[in-house]
Amino acid sequence: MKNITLYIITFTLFLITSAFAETYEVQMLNKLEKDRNVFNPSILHIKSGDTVKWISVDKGHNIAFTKKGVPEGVELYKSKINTDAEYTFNTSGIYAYNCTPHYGLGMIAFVVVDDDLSNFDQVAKIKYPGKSKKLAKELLEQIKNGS
Ligand SMILES: [Cu+2]
Repeated sequence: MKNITLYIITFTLFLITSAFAETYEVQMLNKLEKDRNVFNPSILHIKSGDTVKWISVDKGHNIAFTKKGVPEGVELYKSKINTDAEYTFNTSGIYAYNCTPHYGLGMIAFVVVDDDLSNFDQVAKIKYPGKSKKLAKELLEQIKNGS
């Protein structure tokens, strides 16, 4: 009986949580105004349980979680090039990700789950290549300032 009660509570909580879970879209673009190879938006604030869909608006892009750029215990997710992708974020913290072919060209972005900045220092320590270095600094500054 205890188990059934627990099951019902768990299931109800699951229903409530999934009812409020949201889906966000990020576009993978060749060009946005004067920038090339862009995730739009480049910073997304979401809650755990929410899903992000990456839309392959322009061809030639993918999304890959950046090594050491995710909360502890989270496996690195990587999508195929030229295809839409989606991922449900269940662990709070900062997620850094990049497009595999355009990482050095500055195609990076961040997802912040539950406004949890506890892995900020680790994400800031990553050696972002090429043009990503400057952009990472700018975006992390925005995240730190709560925007
Ligand atoms: Cu790309």
